[in-house]
Amino acid sequence: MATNRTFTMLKPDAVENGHIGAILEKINASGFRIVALKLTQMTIADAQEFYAIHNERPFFGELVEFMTRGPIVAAILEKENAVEDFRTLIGATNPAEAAEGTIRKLFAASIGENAVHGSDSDENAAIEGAFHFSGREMF
Ligand code: IDP
Repeated sequence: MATNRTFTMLKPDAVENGHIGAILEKINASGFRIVALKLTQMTIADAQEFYAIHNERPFFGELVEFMTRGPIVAAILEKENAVEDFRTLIGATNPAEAAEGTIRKLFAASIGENAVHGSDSDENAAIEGAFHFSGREMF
């Protein structure tokens, strides 16, 4: 069942480069309501669990190192068709291939350091949101 919610992280590169405000502005302007929001930092164990689906990939070590090197902004967002619309808003994984105006095109430097995460299904959105937030932190 569609939940109309998705989960996002503004990744360490986006936070380091001072893009939190600009990215949240774009998210708001695109019609998403913020349900939960926090600045946090993933441990190595957190990142290994969060990205477990990629643990056989050659870039896994690099991904875990990157995602744990500094704080991230975690958020749950609500909108009709949230998962798909948010994936459209962030653009392709590789910013070089991302459409004009997308968050990754505007704010990301490389396929690894690509500024933002967006859940790829309603099921994963629920799992990923619950990974970072308790029920009391969702509004
Ligand atoms: P997605 O974030 O667009 O859904 P996935 O294929 O699920 O892309 O990959 C998860 C994350 O792993 C990417 O957002 C990126 O940070 C990283 N990643 C994916 N492919 C590569 C790669 O070829 N080299 C380095 N990092 C990568």
